[in-house]
Amino acid sequence: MGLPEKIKQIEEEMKKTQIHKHTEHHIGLLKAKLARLRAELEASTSKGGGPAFEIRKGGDATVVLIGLPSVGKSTILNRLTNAKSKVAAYAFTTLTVVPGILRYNGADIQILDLPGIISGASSGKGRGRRVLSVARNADLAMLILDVFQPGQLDLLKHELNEMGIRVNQKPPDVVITRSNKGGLAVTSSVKLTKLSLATVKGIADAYGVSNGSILIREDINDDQLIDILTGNRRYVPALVVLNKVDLVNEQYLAAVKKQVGTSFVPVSAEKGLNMDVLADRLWETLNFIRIYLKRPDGEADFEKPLILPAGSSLRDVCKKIHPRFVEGAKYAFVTGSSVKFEGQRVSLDHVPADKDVVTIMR
Ligand SMILES: Nc1nc2c(ncn2[C@@H]2O[C@H](COP(=O)(O)OP(=O)(O)OP(=O)(O)O)[C@@H](O)[C@H]2O)c(=O)[nH]1
Ligand SMILES: [Mg+2]
Repeated sequence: MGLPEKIKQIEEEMKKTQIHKHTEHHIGLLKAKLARLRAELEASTSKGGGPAFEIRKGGDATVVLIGLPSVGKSTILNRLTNAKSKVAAYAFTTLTVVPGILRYNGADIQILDLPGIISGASSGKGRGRRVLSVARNADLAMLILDVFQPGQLDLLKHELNEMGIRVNQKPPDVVITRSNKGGLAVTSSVKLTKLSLATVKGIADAYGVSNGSILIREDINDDQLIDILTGNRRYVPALVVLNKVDLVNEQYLAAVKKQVGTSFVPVSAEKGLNMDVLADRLWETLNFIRIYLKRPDGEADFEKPLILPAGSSLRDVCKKIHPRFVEGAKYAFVTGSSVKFEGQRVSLDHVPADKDVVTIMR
């Protein structure tokens, strides 16, 4: 039996198995087997439908526009950036990656317009894998919905999920240490409600991890454990955008809100409605900070801040200035909300806040 047949067989078995307390273990093991076979299949075939899109990364962050055909991705790109991506009333107008730059809060945010994806994209339909794989390396995915088809959010998430891209999730807090002998020790520091230790062992075994230790530090489910064992998952923040709201009234919008269930930004890219809010939410979701550098003997540069992910240390700031700048750096003076008083002396481990003024001393 070939890989596709084996996969089909397990999928059939899963469909037949009702999910309840007594079948949890069994289902967990089936999921693990399935994930492993799929990874094998992936490695042995390239069902991408052509070479990967060529993208030159630019700017401080990369944002991708993911959505079905004709939802208005290109119109959004053109509104937010200087790009001129082709817009038309038929599906699959955009056939390749079209980049644009949004300058916001001193940051250059690269936005990539992409061809629309359809159901089955992750298994190769409409060259969907090429499109979706661009999202793997993005700092943020904008999931674009048409106001008349808000239910497509599930489809987008499903296709991304199938490509190993987890949106708005954190990597599970699990530490796996592999070794050659001695069996497998599974411990958890929290109460597990979705998974028994026996199932953890079974799933790990399906992945060839039968020696070493697994330490679980949050209440994960079987899918999350499989993600960790598979190892090549990407965790990408997402922002949901509902486009073409110029075509509906308030009442309709309220009903959509209930249906979608998560928060989204309503816009009309064509009419330019709410696009400033969209840019603002984009910035918020990226979760970046601006650092104004000041030379020991000069003024702070408020025109061109350094842009870094929130939580970065001053050591990261040095590396961003230049990979080797950190070698000679010793300590820093900081003014701003991360310190108690102006020009406070701090170590390079210090974590600055948005808009801090920083002087690195060498
Ligand atoms: N009424 C209205 N129409 C819009 C809006 N945004 C885009 N459109 C129209 O929707 C159609 C599709 O827009 P595109 O921007 O080409 O859509 P796309 O998602 O890039 O489509 P593909 O490249 O084919 O995937 C065009 O006719 C646009 O004029 C909007 O906010 N309101
Ligand atoms: Mg387009």
